[in-house]
Amino acid sequence: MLHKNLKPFPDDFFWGASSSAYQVEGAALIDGKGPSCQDVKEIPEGTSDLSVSVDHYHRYKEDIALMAEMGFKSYRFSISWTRILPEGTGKVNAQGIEFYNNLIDECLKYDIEPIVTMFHFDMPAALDERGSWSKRESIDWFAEFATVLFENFGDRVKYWLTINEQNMLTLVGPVIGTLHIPEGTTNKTKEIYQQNHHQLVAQAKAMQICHQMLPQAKIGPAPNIALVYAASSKPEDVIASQNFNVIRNWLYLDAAVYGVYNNLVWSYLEENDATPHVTKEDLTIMKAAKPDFLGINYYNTATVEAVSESDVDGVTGDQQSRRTIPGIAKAVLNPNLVTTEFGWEIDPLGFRSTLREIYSRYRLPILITENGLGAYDTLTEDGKIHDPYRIDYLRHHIEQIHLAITDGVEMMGYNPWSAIDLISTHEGIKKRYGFIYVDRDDFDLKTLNRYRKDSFFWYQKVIATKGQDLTN
Ligand code: BGP
Repeated sequence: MLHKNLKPFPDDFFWGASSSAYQVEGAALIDGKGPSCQDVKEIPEGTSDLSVSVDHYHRYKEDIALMAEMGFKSYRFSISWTRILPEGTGKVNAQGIEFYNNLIDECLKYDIEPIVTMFHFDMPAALDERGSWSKRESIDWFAEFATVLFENFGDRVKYWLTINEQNMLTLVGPVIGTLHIPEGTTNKTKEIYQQNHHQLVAQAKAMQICHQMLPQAKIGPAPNIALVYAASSKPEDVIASQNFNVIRNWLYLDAAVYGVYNNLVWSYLEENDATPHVTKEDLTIMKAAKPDFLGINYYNTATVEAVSESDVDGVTGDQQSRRTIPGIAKAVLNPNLVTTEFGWEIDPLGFRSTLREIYSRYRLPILITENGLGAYDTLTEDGKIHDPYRIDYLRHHIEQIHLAITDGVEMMGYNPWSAIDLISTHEGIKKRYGFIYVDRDDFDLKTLNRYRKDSFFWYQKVIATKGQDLTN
């Protein structure tokens, strides 16, 4: 559809950006915080530990002031479970509550809406030791954590996100360093989908508790959703793309929105003797819970072709979705797309088609909770960072949101990754995403001073003109 007249971005559109606790805060083991799986995992080669990260914990005032200077209407950040409950359950850490109280208040001081992710890849290490998501009790652990969050912050936080990228945890968890597979597991697929099931129920419970405790608040999931293309018009490739679409995408949204398992996914699990144990009560909880909106992380589409007998299971594109699954689909590169310096495909048009598809399936407002370009940036001697590549990337994606709005998709906001440079999931700080540059390297903390990148000034203008002026 070619539009001649574009509808404007809504007046109350949440222009902002995102971060996550373990990637930005530092202060990993101080002021009462317990270790999370991120603090105890094997450190990826070429990167350092997360003990300091970019020290947002101590510098949040300066950081929020810079976000306010850009004109942010929202800031999406996550709350570290172990800063609140060091052991995962039980004793609450007053200093953790105080930190997030301060962070939330600082946002509100500038009329920046805090959008809080409850769980972003940082399972408490103590709960990992108790079996993590493999245990049915994990549903109660998460419900307890959710209740503490709503009690303490619900008077000011109106927008909540449950679990960040549950689909990526299930698809490529080991790449992110967060999937806990108990020793002696014989059917890995079954184990992973059992954990996935517990997360689905935990999420549903959290949504219910939120609606009971905070009738004014809104809550939604935050999966990474992106269409899966067929590599060709061969009918076999189209079937493969449908297979991978349900495994990668629709499983999570069908469960969150309608409280049901997608039939194709279920059939795949049956085929592999991997159906999770699902109780009647689980289904009742899943059906009763309803999100108010959908948080969506989008980086790039995937492309697949029909799988052959000889294809083996494997991930070829880190926490993107380039995974070959026997019996389902084989991941291939899309020859029509260029890639980032880190090998991630760039597909702004795929953003629009993904948004259209999500909205026509679920009819819920969409909040973009991540999107962005990881790149090497250089700080010049006069304190500048020229990042035209990031501006281009963001511009092309915002253009597609604009078209999607004109298509009739209800869009709530755009919170790209990331507000400020932070530590990548497994590639250290050299892979930067922020509007704000942080002066540190992987193995040298340097000054940790903040600098405004060119994209900072560009985004400031985008926000000031409500998305009308996207020029450099
Ligand atoms: C998403 C995660 C983020 C973030 C982003 C970029 O999957 O939710 O935590 O890290 O991807 O990924 P990376 O840091 O690997 O480049």
